[in-house]
Amino acid sequence: MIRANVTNGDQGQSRRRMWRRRGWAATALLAALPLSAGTAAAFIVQVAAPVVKIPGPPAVLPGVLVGADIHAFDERQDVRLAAPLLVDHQGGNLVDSPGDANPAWIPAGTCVRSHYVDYDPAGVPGTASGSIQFEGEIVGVIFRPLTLDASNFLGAAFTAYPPTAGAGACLIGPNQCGLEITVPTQDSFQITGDVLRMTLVAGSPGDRLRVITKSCACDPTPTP
Ligand SMILES: [Ca+2]
Repeated sequence: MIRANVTNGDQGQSRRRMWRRRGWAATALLAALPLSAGTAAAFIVQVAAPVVKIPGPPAVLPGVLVGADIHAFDERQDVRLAAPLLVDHQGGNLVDSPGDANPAWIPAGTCVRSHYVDYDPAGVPGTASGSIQFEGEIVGVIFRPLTLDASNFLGAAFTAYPPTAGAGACLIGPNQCGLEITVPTQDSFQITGDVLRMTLVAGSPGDRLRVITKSCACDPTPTP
């Protein structure tokens, strides 16, 4: 994460236009890439640079998975939710200011797959725009510290997550793990079906979000 260094509306508008150009350019690139087939262990089916798909890493703690790339990996797959899951946004609108986010509950019993995105330039302020295509429809994005914490049960089996995304190692100055959806605009994203486009602005401790997609591959619900 990084604090806003843009201080007036003109610059905000300029950045918004830049985001749209970069975002659509990334989507065009994504559309031009050949689709790779999904497998039982890979439901991130396609990425556009600077997004890099990786296996579940040992940790996503601040300062561990660092670099100029946006790292993305699959977490738990084909999980039938035992309780409703709160996500910070559902819907296809551009999210680049606080009023754009549309929190919602994914109902208990829904079969989902989980994916994690980590952009940690390790204290070197940076901006990265990229896209990810998933095998299934995106049903929610989680980007606030409390909701990230509450959804860590969907995390990859051998990955260490920050115990609290809004404190401890995740609290550096005014910054926390998660996204800054603010005015003037910092981070922004948009869901289009099974594609997530994003622009992340970060320094330290970096940005993290979780993407929930729909699955049809859960074990059947036991009948009484
Ligand atoms: Ca950020």
